[in-house]
Amino acid sequence: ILERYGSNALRFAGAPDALYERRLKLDNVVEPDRADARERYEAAARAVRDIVADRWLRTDETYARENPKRVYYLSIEFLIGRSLGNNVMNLMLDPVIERAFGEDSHQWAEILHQEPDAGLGNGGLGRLAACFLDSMATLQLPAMGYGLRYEHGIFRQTIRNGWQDERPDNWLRHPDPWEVVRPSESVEVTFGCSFELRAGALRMIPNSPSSLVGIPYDRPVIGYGGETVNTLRLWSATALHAFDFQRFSGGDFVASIAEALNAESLTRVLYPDDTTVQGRELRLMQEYFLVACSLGDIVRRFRETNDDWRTLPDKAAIQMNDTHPTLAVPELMRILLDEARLDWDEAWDITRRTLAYTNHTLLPEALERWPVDWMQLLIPRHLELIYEINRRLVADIRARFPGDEARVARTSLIEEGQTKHIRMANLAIVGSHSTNGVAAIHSRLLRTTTVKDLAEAFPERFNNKTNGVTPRRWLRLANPWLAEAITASIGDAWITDLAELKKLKPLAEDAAFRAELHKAQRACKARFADWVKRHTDVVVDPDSMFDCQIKRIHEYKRQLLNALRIVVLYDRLRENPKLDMRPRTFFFAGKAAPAYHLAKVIIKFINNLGQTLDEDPVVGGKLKVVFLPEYNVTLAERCIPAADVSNQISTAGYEASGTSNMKFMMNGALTLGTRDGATIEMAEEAGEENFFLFGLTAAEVANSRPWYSPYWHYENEAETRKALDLIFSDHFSREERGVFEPLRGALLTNGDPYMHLADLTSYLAADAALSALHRQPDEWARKVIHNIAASGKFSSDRTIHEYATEIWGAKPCPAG
Ligand code: DL6
Repeated sequence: ILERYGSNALRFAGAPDALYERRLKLDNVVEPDRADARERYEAAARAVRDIVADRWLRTDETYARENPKRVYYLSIEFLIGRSLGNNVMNLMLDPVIERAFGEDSHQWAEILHQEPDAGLGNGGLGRLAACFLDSMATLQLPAMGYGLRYEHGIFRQTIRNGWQDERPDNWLRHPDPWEVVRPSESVEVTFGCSFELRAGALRMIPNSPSSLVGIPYDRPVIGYGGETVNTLRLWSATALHAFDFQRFSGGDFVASIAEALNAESLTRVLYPDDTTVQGRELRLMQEYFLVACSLGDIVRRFRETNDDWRTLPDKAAIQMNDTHPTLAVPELMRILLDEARLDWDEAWDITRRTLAYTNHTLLPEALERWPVDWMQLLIPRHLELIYEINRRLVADIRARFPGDEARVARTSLIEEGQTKHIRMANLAIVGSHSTNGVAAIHSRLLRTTTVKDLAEAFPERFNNKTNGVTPRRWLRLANPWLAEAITASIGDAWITDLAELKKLKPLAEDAAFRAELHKAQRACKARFADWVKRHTDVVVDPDSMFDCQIKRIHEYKRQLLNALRIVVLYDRLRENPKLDMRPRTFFFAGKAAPAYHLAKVIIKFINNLGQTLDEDPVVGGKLKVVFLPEYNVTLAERCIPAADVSNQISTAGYEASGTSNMKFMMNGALTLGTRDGATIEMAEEAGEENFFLFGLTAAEVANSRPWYSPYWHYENEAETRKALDLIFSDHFSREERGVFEPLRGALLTNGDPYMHLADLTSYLAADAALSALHRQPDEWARKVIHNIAASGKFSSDRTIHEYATEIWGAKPCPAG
């Protein structure tokens, strides 16, 4: 530690002049023994940042000196979670912390607990971006993340009478100790209109160009080992003129700050929906603001050391995380044409070779389309460029597929109709050199269905990059007991080379290792049970089987199918209270988009189901359902290591990849799952005999769609019918008759595109096989070990290595 960070790090805490105590005195002006928990957290985080500062500067200096090709990851979401524990781990400062707080580990836990989750994302897409940053820094890639500094992250969820309630997430109420504001690197962004707040909504006022300023807030991204410290730069919007002095002097005090208020509302809040693109002007403005600030910054940095614009693709790889940053295509064209004064062909070649695009969903409602009219108001020059890109695209398609006007219409960047829209996915594909999906099946379906025409026009651009997650946060930090057991057996190389876990495979036959594993898992379950008690006041039995489904609430993810399974199990107990059933606790957690009513009904149903089971003596403690409110990264870090069973049960063909599936697998949960997303590849790695797969395949789902009728299952499958009848008889809603009628629509009368009932019987069969296995602890443990040993592929280090070599052409640039 002395060698790495100098003597400061050794004097972290425990002496009057140590970093931590100094921070308390100098920043908070408080005597260390009188500081409250929040102050202690801030001081500890600041002290860690002090240790990082040299490394951070050195990383920046190295990049400036070596001028390597840099990677820029543009994402409208970064679901970071907490940073203190993760940063201490990545800096390998655990011994320092132990020495400082060793005698009072409770104090350290309390400090960690003070940090709010940085919830700047909705779910998988944002969390993936955070895992990718960790891997890029660990692989020592010269990389930088760009996002928005939302003042309010994903809403806080509480449950009232079973229903979801949303509260604003005021995560920046206290100063954030990680961020460094850099006003001198602000970027001015010009819009083709000005704005006004009316009835709480931001409105565009035509023909009055206006400017905003993006202020960068930097956060350190510490690679494992602390060698490389990259930057996540989040933009905060503010007005060019914070204060209208004329108006103030004239007595119009409120109007004098109106401009600042309008501007700041741009980055006030994260849109809380991960599927439907709500047609809100503010969202389009956020997207343009992210792009304009980030590209302004990237180009400024490029120009500092490079005279020739044509070398941009050799010096910068810009990855667009989904379509939200797609305006990077016309923005880069604008810079190259209007500022660099290049001709079209050269500008287009540079743009395409610099940009790459990742698609994260096949859901049609999640593919962004923006009204042409809005673009005309907001960014007229960009619209002009999009039209020109489209004119050339359409000419190209016509030349290559003569007479195929239907194809031209499908490929076009413009969707005709009463209101014309720009198809952002088409623009991203046409304006970049790489389009990737996030799991093998997803990349294939993307090519063969969603954007088939574009894939036929530009086949060489399409590729797959199966997602991964960082094993540092999701195994080493979240599950110290399992991590230690693994390290004791095969050494610690797995932390940066997860494929090493395959060395565990022979240990499936080692009784001592199986016992170690069991001990580790019991510790996680006890810790989680304790956490649940403290947070929800619900008591769960750590000796029961923990069966989990934690993710956004959505029909395609089929929490409802899981609930139906539990209703069937419950009904079996009602028929035969003596039925021999292993005690099970079913955990659900997840947020519903505030406007997604059915998802909210599903949450209500799960809560009522839990209450009914608790109150029915026939259950006799065998089944318990717990809905954990406020799903976030921290909750996942507690729940996943404690799980015996992971439910990954989306309708096949709908879940692009999934990433919680991977986290559960590397923590030793067995998967009950459909053949969807990356779960398919997980089962391939572990062998299907170690998985509990069930249900229709994506091809079967597609083929049966024309004739599928949920009624067939209702009429011909006794358990299915009884479960539905129980729900519709208001058994779970005695005090609120009819409250679950929307479920009848979803499961039966509306035809159910997600085909819940088609998979219920096979789900129950897989569940029975899994329960039978649970009665044989040794066999169970063998499968667990085979799963952990086969999870190496799902490290984000592997994914990022593939992006770096196959898309970005970027190489490590160790700080020195
Ligand atoms: O690629 C990360 C993540 C995938 O694992 C999920 O399967 C996918 O649903 C998610 N996509 C999104 C975007 N919108 N939607 N839906 O969050 O990306």
